[in-house]
Amino acid sequence: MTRPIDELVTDQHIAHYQSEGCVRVERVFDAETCTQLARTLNDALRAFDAGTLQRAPDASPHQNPPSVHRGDGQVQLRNFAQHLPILREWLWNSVAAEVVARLMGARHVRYWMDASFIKEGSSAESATPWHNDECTFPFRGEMMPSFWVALTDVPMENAPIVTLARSNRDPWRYHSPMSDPAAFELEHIPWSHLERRVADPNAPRRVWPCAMGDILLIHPKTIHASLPRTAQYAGQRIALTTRWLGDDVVWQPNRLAIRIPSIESTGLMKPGAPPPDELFPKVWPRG
Ligand SMILES: O=C(O)CCC(=O)C(=O)O
Repeated sequence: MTRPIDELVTDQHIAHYQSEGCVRVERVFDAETCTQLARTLNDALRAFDAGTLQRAPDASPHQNPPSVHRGDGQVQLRNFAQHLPILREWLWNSVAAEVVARLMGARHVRYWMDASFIKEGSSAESATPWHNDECTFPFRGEMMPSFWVALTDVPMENAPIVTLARSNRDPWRYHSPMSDPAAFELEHIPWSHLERRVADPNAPRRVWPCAMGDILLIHPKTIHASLPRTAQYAGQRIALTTRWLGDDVVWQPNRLAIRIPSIESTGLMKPGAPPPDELFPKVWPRG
């Protein structure tokens, strides 16, 4: 049973997100919901590998098709939620969208994309490398957070998220290694700057262990990573991240942004304008 929103999201949570660029809210989702979402993701990965994943015919073109990215000790599933009825039901009908909106003070929120992180074993590569999310976003705005949900317990030994406190206030964007190295945009600075910051022994790192059902809201500029899993930890570490757009967000791609041919080809995206309802319907408030 979900707790009332005013009990879930307090003024302290909101203030913490504003100042530090990340906040944890405990026990947002119950164990049954988390177990069902985790099982759905594992099943979807098997179906993807077998070539039997069914794509939803009515999925919005606002994101690229589902894809899977493997490393030693972890696998990332991108853009699966629209195609899996159980995740879709959760996206649209759980408290997720309202929690996102309340925490960042948005009047409305739209779902954009998702990534799920399944980690196993204890390879050093089970750690997620340091990065921030906005550097390749084709949108502008403060309200483009990642809503990270622990679908398993994520104690210190099971690859918790680590953030660099207050990096949400950085005035620049980073030139991500995922962008074209030959392209240049004035406000971007080199990735090596980010790497130096996180390597500083005095860097203001915050580690975020979570129990199953806890959530983190991570500001799009906040520099974050995960620790690796340790050898003692059996089972999996699963987190579901959904990315959202609030009311200050406008479409503003540049040469360093990821390409989403399916939205670009609609002709509906206007530079400087908010994402249109036809492609990005508001999840909260509904209608
Ligand atoms: O869960 C993880 O290890 C990484 C999450 C992350 O980097 C993200 O959601 O942007």
